[in-house]
Amino acid sequence: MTSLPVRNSTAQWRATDLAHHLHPFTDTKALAKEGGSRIIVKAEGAWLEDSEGQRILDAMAGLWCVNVGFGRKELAEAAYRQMLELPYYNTFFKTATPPSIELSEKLAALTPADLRHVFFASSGSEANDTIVRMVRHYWNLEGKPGKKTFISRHEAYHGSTMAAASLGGMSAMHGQADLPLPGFVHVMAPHWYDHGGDLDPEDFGRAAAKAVEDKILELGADQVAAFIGEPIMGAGGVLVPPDSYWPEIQRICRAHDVLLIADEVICGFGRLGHWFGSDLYGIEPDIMPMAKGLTSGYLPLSAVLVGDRVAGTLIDEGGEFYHGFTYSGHPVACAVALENIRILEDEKLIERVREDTGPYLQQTLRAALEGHPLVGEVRGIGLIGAIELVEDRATRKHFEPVGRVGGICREHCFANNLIMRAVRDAMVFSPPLTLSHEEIDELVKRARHCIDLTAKDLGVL
Ligand code: PXG
Repeated sequence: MTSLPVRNSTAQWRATDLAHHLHPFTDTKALAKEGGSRIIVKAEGAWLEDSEGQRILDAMAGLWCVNVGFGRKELAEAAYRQMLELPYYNTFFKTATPPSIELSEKLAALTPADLRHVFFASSGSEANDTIVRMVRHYWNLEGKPGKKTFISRHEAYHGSTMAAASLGGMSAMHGQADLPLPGFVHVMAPHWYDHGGDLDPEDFGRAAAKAVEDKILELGADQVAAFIGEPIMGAGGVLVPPDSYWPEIQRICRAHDVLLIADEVICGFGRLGHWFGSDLYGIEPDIMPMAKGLTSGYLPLSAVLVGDRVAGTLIDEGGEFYHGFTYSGHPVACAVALENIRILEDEKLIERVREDTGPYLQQTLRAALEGHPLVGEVRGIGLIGAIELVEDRATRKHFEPVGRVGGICREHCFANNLIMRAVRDAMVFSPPLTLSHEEIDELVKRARHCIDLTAKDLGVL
């Protein structure tokens, strides 16, 4: 019997990785030039360990998803138990499994408004693709086949499949694949810092909502299927809307009979100190996709919550919905999601984020960066936020070219064992919800240090 070669050195892992592995959102040639990937070998709580034995504070919770923290034996055991009992069965063809049934009941109970029906998939992208097909089917059934256009925002991220990337508003993604597909349009994001000019933030929030209404009027309400938005835009740079924004969006969607989709893939499951971002902003969506924190990333799972209006028509008039995935309602992923939700409930993690660790992180970070020459704004709610690095704080002027300074800061974070993402020149964070005060202090200390190093590189400190 031949055995695989033992690869136990960082250099071996890197070489093999570069030779065979195409990474998402990665310039492989540039990665090779820098020597290759950092190899993460294990993790506990909010701390990663790499193949060199370095301990790294993960202020991103993986990719905005490991809400209950790493190393949860309960989740591993829930998966193990379910794998022994029934590792797989599908939910097509008049069958179901206990975990998929129980999870749909639980999600119906946790979500706001009349979101009572659940369609399962495995990723946020699949959830949003599902929504595009479901909504198109819905308006056909309603006898309004003209209502097909989706309105989203510039800078939005809703996933990487063709439809999800079309929903997204990232021009770099569009450029590489001739997107968006027909039927997807984008309006201004409610990002006061960049677009607010001289307006007061609340006036700007109304103006950003009006951009949606203007687009509906321009296209004709009889052409518009739905508006999609994250309560707070995560991958777009943690863009926190003014309080005036969401109530206006809700009013506009109702007034023009446009479905409202709240993408909770990042905001859901406690990140903002509430079960969902929609709870924080009082949004009553018709449809709500979720993923990431649903299983804390331990297994791939996503869900589309559908309200009575759309589900009623689909069920009563739609016949068979020709859509689904082999892993829709995967029993092991659903069992892990149920256990993950139990942990969030039993440990009162969401209350803790709302009342304790969220305010503590937001205040501590603002205090540590107050008056820093590079910091234009610290924004965020609960355990999500961004530090905007700018050339001129008074005029909110960005560095040119956009993204260079963020890149410098991210490299300092990497070298100082802190994981923060750079979105343009905003340093974003979204740590596990289990963070202690001491860990928050450590996060803030390292962030300040890395921003100081960046400022020194630029000669402004
Ligand atoms: N909606 C939102 C709001 C997301 O943030 C998706 C949908 C797509 O989910 P999947 O599971 O298909 O990836 C996301 C994903 C980043 C980053 O670097 C963000 C995401 C994914 C990967 C990287 O910020 N968000």
